Amino acid sequence: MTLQTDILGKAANQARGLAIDAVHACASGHLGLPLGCAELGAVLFGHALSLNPEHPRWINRDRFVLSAGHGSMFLYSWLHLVGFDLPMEQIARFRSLHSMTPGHPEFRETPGVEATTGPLGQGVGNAVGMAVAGQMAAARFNTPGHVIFDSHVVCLAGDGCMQEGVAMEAVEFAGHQRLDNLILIYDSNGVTLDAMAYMTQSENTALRFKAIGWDVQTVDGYDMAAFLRAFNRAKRAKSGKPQFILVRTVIAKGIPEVQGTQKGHGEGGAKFAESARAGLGLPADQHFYVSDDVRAYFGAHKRRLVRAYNRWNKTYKAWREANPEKAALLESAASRPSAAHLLAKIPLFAPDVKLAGTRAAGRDVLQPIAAELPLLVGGSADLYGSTYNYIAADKDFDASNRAGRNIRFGIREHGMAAIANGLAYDGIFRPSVATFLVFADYSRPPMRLAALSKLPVIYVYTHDSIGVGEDGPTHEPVETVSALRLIPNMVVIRPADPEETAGAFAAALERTDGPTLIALSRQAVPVLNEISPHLRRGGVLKGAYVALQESAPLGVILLASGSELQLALAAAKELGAGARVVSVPSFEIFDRQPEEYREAVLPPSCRRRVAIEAGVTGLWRKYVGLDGKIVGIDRFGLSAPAQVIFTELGITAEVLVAAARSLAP
Ligand SMILES: Cc1ncc(C[n+]2csc(CCOP(=O)(O)OP(=O)(O)O)c2C)c(N)n1
Repeated sequence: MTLQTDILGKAANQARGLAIDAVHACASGHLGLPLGCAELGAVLFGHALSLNPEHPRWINRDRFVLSAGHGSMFLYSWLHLVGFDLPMEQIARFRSLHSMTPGHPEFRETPGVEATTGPLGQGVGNAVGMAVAGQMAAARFNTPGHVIFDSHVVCLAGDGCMQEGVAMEAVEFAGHQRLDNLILIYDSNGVTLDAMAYMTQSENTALRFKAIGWDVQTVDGYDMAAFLRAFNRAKRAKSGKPQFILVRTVIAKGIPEVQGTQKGHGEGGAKFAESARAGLGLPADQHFYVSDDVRAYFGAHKRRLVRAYNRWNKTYKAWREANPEKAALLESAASRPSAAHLLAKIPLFAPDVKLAGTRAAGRDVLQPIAAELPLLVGGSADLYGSTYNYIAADKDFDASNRAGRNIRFGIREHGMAAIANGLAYDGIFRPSVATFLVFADYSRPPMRLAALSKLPVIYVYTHDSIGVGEDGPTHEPVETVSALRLIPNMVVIRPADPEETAGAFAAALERTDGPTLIALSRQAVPVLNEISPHLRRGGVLKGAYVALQESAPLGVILLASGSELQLALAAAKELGAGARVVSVPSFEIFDRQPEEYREAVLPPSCRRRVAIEAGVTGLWRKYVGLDGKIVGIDRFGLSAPAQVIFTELGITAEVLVAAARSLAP
């Protein structure tokens, strides 16, 4: 079909009107991008993107990610116009409580919103992750007879996204990996928030992208036919490279008083709403206006999209019939693995096994789980050799092997976690990523977004304490475990030994409504044979459990996580029969247990409690209470052999015994 520039031009101005009216109504928001990119929206949503508004999660849709999430009204207007279930009253309720049109796009809140964006650059990383997922899905599920995956990922990003490090990490990775199903559209308007962009950037972005292995085109953002040609060329490119389209635009185009300047970025232009609306040919007395002919055009376009979907669906049905095993696997992506089922697949560890830390237990636990869950994929930021998060039965994901399940991210922790989010948004593959725990700080923004967006990403982060030893304080997380526990909807699990590690992986994989961090030790830990293996595994699924039951009236409770559980068990022997040891691998899982269980583990009547963890102490207070004590590390670590540091910083059974004895009777 030829591009209907007349009606799409009209639609672009009406989309401008929707943005002006919505921003005017709530007196906040960003007009710059929705106005500056209106013609791009018209071409994409009115012509070029392959979507089905009736079925927003259709597996072979083009994914559109608005990385410049502040321009959310762009997305809402076009999703509304193309017929997603986003009624006009929701557009009019932009940014108001419980509307489907929050300030920045939020995954799960609005049909058609593919990713939560707003923190600049993240959407670029997410788009790269979706492109990885698209490549993996095509390799695993397409057959010579039937192509069911051939869609593209389209990302719209501005100067802000281009300046962010996370985007740079992700686009370098995309270039290296030759992700040719990815199209990045750069809204190059020369303006950021505070100032004109030349105040903060002087790079040649097109050359930058060429240098990292992308195909680059430059077009005028108001020549719809030229933009469509560039877009189609990008879709059909045979170079094996990701596609960059630099589009020259004018921020806030349509409000002459502010357009082309930083005053056009935010809501400032809204005070010129009436004259702008008149200039755009919109009726003065009708806000949130869409003309009948524009409605009719988009109605017909939606029918075309649904027909294309129906054609695909025929192929899908034939594929499903011909490939029942592949189909069952693909459809299993929607199901929730059961922890009990997974645990049954993980052999018990030998009681005398000698392993290089819980990280090595993690390696051994991962293999049978990966065999059981073929959609589980893993990756590491150049630390497979230390984190052991490699699926040994499979190979690397790369341009020659898109079915590979191990992704080498390079030293790009921020990009890695944003890409993992992209895989999780896509929803077919289950991503787990790995690095040193101390570098969680390098990947924290996407971890927060995973928690906010309820993405089931698994972080296998190792070297979880001063047990790192000789590498010293730069590499020894002391505050990291607690810092991650503070993120709402993040589950942190710090297992004590190999069987608890099995429980941690099973719990993480069973979780489908948010991310889970598994913190594993570098240093060897004993197998805690005095606790039954089934209790160690099952206890993790409850977050905390009685690891050692007192055999006399309860006198003191010792709480510990991870590698310090062995110290609590040793201290209990010293303290005698009235001492109970509670293993606390996960605060968040424990806090969700019924009150009855929590009180059975930590009876309120016993206020003599001491916790031990090789990290900052503050968060343990809720379990030990005001009368209790905490043995921890409220300072940075040291560079020395691990055991020397534990002793020097007082993370020992002796210190724990002394703390318990110092409690009031
Ligand atoms: C990580 C992050 N830092 C800062 C901001 C605040 N912020 C929102 S938009 C913006 C300027 C972005 O400039 P550009 O991408 O060129 O957008 P445009 O001005 O073209 O709308 C800033 C700094 C943010 N959303 N995310």
